[in-house]
Amino acid sequence: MKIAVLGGDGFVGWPTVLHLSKRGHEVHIIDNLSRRWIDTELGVQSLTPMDSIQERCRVWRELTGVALRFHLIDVAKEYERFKNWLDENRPAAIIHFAEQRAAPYSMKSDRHKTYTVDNNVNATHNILNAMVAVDLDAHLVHLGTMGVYGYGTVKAQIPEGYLPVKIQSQTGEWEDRDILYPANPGSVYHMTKCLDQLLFQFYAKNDGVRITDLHQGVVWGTNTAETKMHEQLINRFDYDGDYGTVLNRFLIQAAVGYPLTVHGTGGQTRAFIHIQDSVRCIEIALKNPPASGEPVTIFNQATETHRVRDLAELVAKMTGAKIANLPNPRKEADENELSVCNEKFLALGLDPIRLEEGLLSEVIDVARKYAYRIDKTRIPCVSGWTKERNKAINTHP
Ligand code: NAD
Ligand code: USQ
Repeated sequence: MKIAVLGGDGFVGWPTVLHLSKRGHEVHIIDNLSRRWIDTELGVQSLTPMDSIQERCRVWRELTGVALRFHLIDVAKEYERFKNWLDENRPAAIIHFAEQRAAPYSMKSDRHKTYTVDNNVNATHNILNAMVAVDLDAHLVHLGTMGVYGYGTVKAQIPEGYLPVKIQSQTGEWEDRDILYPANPGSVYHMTKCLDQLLFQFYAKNDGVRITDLHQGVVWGTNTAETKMHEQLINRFDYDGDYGTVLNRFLIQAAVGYPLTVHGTGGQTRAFIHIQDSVRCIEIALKNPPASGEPVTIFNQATETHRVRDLAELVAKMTGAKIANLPNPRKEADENELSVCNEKFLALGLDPIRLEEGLLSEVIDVARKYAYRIDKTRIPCVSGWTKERNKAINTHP
């Protein structure tokens, strides 16, 4: 099948491109390379030495004989170009990764909030708008987030997108309804993913667009079967205070002897998924599209939940790293429970990769190999959620 991967130069996008190409799909990458520009803005770089997207595609072709096509398009800003591309190429599926995805980056300043909202909401709306405009009946698979549900005090298991409720009519009868689970974002970035959900709901209802929204947890790990095929196919690995995600950060911190940066008590519980499973889930979702006119299909794309301090303790036990409990730059619950339903992927054959020492050490080995590229001054999280939080983190000794 012909597949457009929007954001295919990113951390989850690139391994997905390779995985789908390996399985015989014709893959087109659309990316505006904004992440590479943001690295420059922040003065950071991937732990791993990434080649240009054109070079990555050349190496894949040399290795497999299969072409990957790259198109430099900003889907948020270049609506007409994107629409024309869709019309000419008419992919059977579109995978949408093309958003600004870091919560701390989205909270840095008013400029970063505006950029994140403009980029993410316009990207999603432009894709839906263009699909309808050119009468393209493609399956749209979007990478959403577990963060749309929020991390509050609800102890009940989080369902896959919809909450069954009973609503009483004026005549007293009770009606059964499935409504979108109440959105409860914890950052401007997470808020854009909540807005995406409404855009999807409207276009599925109004135009019969076939949409799957994957509510993904924090991704960890770095290699997949395909990125391991050649040094130059190496995946991006963010470790800095804005883009690095918690478990990958703890692993590189352990590799370079930096105390593990636990925010507050570390009582925050989050859902996790290994990068290899993330890629597999996307393939499963592609094989199981909803029919036109059906509501948006929502999967919880997460395989296990962990408390931040338990992860820090596990990494400390494995490596001898020290743990530092830092003032939390975020406005979030200090402690929360989290139980996530992920039965749909399990029913469709996902055999989850569990967090285990072997895979954790693989990441530490990658971090040790490229430790010379790590700028330790870029490790701290310096984006506070409020002015008070900024003051607390910046005056911490
Ligand atoms: P990433 O930042 O590494 O990749 C995103 C890619 O999209 C980048 O290559 C960027 O240049 C591109 N992009 C951004 N805006 C664009 C635009 N307007 N036009 C064209 N290209 C654009 O992020 P990632 O970690 O690969 O995440 C991909 C998706 O998965 C995101 O939408 C994110 O919200 C979601 N997600 C990620 C994680 C995680 O832990 N990494 C967890 C849950 C969900
Ligand atoms: N945390 C620490 N120390 C650190 C970094 C983070 O204690 O050094 C804590 C944070 O305070 C938070 C938790 O770890 O409580 C998770 O933070 P994170 O940066 O790993 O993840 P998050 O900001 O939620 O965002 C990441 C991706 C985002 C995706 C989301 C899925 O960047 O794109 O949507 O994970 S989820 O968390 O399920 O919403």
